[in-house]
Amino acid sequence: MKRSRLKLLLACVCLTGIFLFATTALAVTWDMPTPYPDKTFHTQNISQFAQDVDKATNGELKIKIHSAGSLFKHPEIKNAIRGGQVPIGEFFLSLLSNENAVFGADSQPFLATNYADAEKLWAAQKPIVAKLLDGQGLMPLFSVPWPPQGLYTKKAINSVDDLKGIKFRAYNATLEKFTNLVGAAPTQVEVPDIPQAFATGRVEAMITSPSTGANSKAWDFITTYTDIQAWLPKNIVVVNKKAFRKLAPQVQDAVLKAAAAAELRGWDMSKEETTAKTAILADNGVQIVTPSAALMDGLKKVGNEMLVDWEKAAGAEGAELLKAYRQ
Ligand code: PCA
Repeated sequence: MKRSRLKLLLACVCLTGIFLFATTALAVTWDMPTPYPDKTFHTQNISQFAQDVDKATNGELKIKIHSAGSLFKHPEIKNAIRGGQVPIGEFFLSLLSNENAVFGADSQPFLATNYADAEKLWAAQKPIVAKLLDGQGLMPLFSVPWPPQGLYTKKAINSVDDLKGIKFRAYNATLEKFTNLVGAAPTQVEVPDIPQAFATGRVEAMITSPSTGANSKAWDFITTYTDIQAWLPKNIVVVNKKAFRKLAPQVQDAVLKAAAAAELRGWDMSKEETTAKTAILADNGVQIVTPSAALMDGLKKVGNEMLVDWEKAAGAEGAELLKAYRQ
């Protein structure tokens, strides 16, 4: 009697030990860099994604977000995922346009200027993006647009001529080209550095969303927001395929499900941001201006020129994308 009790006790201790070992051995933490600060809606969306994964896997996979470029600088994030330094990360999709112009489709001026068109564009772009990333051992999980991009300046802008010579903030090669073509002078500045770049006079104007403008307290350094709705560029969350394959099948499944939910939620958040953050700009004294026909004509002319160049650079894949988008 005594003996069998002891055996039972030993068996229990053993089983608990095995269970604890199994759960701790399986628990994995993924570091996830993003270039954008905590208060950005994209960062809030990926935080929710991390929480969803944690919950669905009972803590087996934890995702730790490193915001505002604190773990890797923005231009390094994609290669850090590719090289396996981190298993997952978020970055601005069109930064990859130097590899293939297809990655930059969403930053082409006036190609897709509202959410319905941005959705169509993503549907056309996604299979090609997935194929290109797959060739590098990467897999896209989800992609979310920024609100339509508008023009922030220190004075009213009534035509393209008014932009001549202005020191302009750029965030990718496409915007740099656009800025050059309108006669302004571009400088690359990451989001966390915007206030300082204006304060020190490195830049005097920018094109970005109401989100980034409001979060940067644009009213401290500009007076006018011209709502040109020029394009809706996207962030993308990408995973290293080797790291993904190491996860148990049910954990992989949880990641994919949380990613699908994050994409839907992110698009809704983005739409809400557009009105909410434009209102914040206005509340803080920024003039919200509907662009003049002359300004829009001039900007669209530049956009058309750029699209011709983009089509040349994007070749057969670009043609496939545009065909699918325009169908
Ligand atoms: N904010 C980011 C990307 C586009 C946007 O709206 C930025 O300004 O860099």
